[in-house]
Amino acid sequence: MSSLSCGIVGLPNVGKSTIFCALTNAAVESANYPFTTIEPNIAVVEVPDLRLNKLAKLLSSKKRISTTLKFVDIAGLVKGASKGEGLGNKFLGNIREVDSIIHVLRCFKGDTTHIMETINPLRDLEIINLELAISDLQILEKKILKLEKNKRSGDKKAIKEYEIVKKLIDLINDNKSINIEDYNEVEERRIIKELNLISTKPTIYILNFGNNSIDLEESDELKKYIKSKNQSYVEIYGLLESEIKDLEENEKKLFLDEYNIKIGGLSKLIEKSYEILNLITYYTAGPEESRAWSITRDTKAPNAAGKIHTDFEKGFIRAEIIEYEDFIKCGSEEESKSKGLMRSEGKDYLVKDGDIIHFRYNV
Ligand SMILES: Nc1nc2c(ncn2[C@@H]2O[C@H](COP(=O)(O)OP(=O)(O)O)[C@@H](O)[C@H]2O)c(=O)[nH]1
Ligand SMILES: [Mg+2]
Repeated sequence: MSSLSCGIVGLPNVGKSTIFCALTNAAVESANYPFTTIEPNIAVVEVPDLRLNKLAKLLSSKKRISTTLKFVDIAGLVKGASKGEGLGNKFLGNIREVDSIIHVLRCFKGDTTHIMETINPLRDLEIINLELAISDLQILEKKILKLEKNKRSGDKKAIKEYEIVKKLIDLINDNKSINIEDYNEVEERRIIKELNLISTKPTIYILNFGNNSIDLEESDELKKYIKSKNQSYVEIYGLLESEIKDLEENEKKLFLDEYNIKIGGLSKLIEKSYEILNLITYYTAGPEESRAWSITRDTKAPNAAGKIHTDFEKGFIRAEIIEYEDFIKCGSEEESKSKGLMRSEGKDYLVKDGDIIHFRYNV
């Protein structure tokens, strides 16, 4: 099963590779040079899941298999990237391929040089978002040229597409954001999705603090700004997280006491990434294996079954479901069943977060 991807973007030297490194055990290059990371680094990361842990323990499952997300460490963009500065077009291409964006903002001071010389995360955010918007604008302008030709021949589909693309161009030129939720029609949404614009991808900002809490003070304005755009952020102590990731639990505790800083930004980041991708989790559970499966919210039972095997989808008969809370309360499948807590659902059922499922199928 392929996992959805989150691209880590931002200016050079804001701590992207350090965070990526903390997320994984893959030792990626991280150095005080703007263009160290030329090829995107990719890591598949387990999504922490307390429910899965509990299920596997309760059933003494031999295997416990989490869902995963793919993180891509994309090399730093600079001002002018959309015009090709600093290999900008290549990196923008990498960003276009991911499903969601993790935008790292440098809130730590430190000795590391900053490409803009001063520390100002709000300014950095605007630089990057401007480059992303210009890059989208270029795509839209190419598209509209093509559509103009097709439109003249009276092609109805082209006329509709032209109108939408024109509207999107105007939005970007007016410095407004494109929000797919503003479009109700299925056809409109399809057209916009197919354009694969960077600015329609779900985004999380990371406020990357150093090990010095002084850096915190100036982030209020930044937080207000992000909230005003209806977007979310996670606070991370990137360097600390990368330094403690290999420590034993007791060493970790000493380290944290010393720095007096709450850690946990990383798992929050993974959780939030999962959330903005509109993913939910269902489970299959038994003594052999307890496993979490990712699906997009509002997925019908047969499609959800197809995640496990195409035969499950093709030959779908029904889904037998116990809700997580019920399962835990009863302690076993048999007990849940005898209490009447196992439901049988058909092909139109929309799978819910936390459903524990047995698929019945026939091929
Ligand atoms: N003081 C401090 N330095 C950091 C922090 N995060 C990263 N750095 C340093 O900044 C430099 C660039 O970091 P890197 O992760 O490679 O940045 P990238 O260019 O955005 O990928 C490295 O020397 C890091 O050690 C931090 O939270 N605090
Ligand atoms: Mg890097």
